[in-house]
Amino acid sequence: MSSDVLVTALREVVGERHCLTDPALCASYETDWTRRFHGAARAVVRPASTAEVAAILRACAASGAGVVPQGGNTGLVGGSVPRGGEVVLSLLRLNEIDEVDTGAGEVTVGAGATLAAVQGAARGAGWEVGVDLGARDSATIGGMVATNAGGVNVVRHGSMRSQLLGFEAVMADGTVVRRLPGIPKDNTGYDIEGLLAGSEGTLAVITRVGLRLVPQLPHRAVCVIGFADATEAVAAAGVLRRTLASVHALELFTDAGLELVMGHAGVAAPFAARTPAYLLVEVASGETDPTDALFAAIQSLGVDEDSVAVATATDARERLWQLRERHTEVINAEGVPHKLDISVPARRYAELVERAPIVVATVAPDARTIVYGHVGDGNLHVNVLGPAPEDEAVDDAVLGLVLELGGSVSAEHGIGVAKVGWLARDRGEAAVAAMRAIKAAWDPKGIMNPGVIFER
Ligand code: FAD
Ligand code: 2HG
Ligand code: ZN
Repeated sequence: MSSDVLVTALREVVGERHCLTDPALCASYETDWTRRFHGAARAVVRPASTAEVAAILRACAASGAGVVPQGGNTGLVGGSVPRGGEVVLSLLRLNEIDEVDTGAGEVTVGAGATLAAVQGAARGAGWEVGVDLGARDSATIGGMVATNAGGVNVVRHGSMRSQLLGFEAVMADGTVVRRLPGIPKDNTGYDIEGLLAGSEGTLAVITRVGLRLVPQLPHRAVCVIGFADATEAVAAAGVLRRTLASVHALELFTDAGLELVMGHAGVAAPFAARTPAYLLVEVASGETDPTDALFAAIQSLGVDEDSVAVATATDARERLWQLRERHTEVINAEGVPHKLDISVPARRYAELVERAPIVVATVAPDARTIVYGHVGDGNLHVNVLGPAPEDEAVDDAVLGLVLELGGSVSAEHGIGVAKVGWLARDRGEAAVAAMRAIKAAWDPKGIMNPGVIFER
């Protein structure tokens, strides 16, 4: 038996089996997906209901213990794992999915339901989830709301905040706040779910989520186009976005990334020619086949047809998607990356792509830089391999460049612990003071994910 009074209280709430303290059992909850961030948990608790979450928070508040909410632990900024001594509150058992309201296109789900499970339920009812991302099999809806996740379809449907209809959350003192299933038009006071989107576990624990669904778009085509440089690729992306109303995803990657994906994942090149930069474009439509419009748009770009691959059949489309989607996994196979998820105004994007590797090389000449991202949203993922996890020189160099270009130091992954030092530099002291006032009102004892978003 544990001599820790809090652990004893937590065991009474969730039962012995769901309150872990054995280091071997806690290990997978204590290290993040990139392996860059880790810390020991005081305990890992796995509640099965909102009432249990509330009891856990009451017990932690009474003893002043820090709480780290955790979903699928696929977050990439270190916010989902303990810094040392906090209680990890895993939401994975809150994974129930209510029946889809097929008339309204809405569904209410537990925070621990994975995106893939909710996609399955939505599709079975003739609808679709508006957000999609590569971590779909593990990322949870609660984690996606908490990070305001973006993914590959933001250009069409917006990010996670835009999908929210309603919510249920447990505040730091155990109070349950609820607006479920939620109503599409609802101006009754402050937008609490909008505030929880992107709060990264620092305000409350999200326990249930009401989602608006989007219509299915069964007619699809995917193409990969090669370009001589990022500037040409970004210019083409702008043309495609303006001229093709059916654009569903607009992604960029480079030959360095393609090389890694081919080497580690065994995926074939899109075409024989190798080019410095690539665009992946997906078009999708509900009523008519958008393939002809895609061909016409590609032709208008005047690109060499040897550097274009178009796929319409499902498996061929998926093969092209793997070239972009498997970047994260293959980079992890090469080492522990520094991940800079950043965005800039569209007119500065090509400059960011060109200059990011140069500023990295200035401070870390031996580092390897691989860039890719959601060009349709001005969002670039700069991944750097080489520098030690705690060496922040490359992070500072890239984030400094982003601010020079008028961008944001976090486009879709959040601040976590990785970027706490950059929040005020990006948003300014007044905005951070306003955020801290909200934090103090919701979490006066500062137990919710301490060290995340704000410096302690
Ligand atoms: P976790 O990693 O467990 O937690 C993330 C944050 O949310 C933490 O701060 C945590 O404390 C908090 N949190 C989790 N659950 C709750 C809850 N119920 N209540 C309150 N706070 C909570 N992200 C994108 O935006 N776009 C992408 O395209 C994308 N692709 C990815 C691809 C791969 C291969 C991987 C590994 C990650 C990718 N991510 C992407 C990052 C990640 O999947 C998202 O940030 C996702 O939203 C995290 O969900 P999760 O359930 O894993 O949350
Ligand atoms: C993606 O778009 C994810 O693939 C992960 O947001 C980004 O690996 C990354 O840096
Ligand atoms: Zn991304």
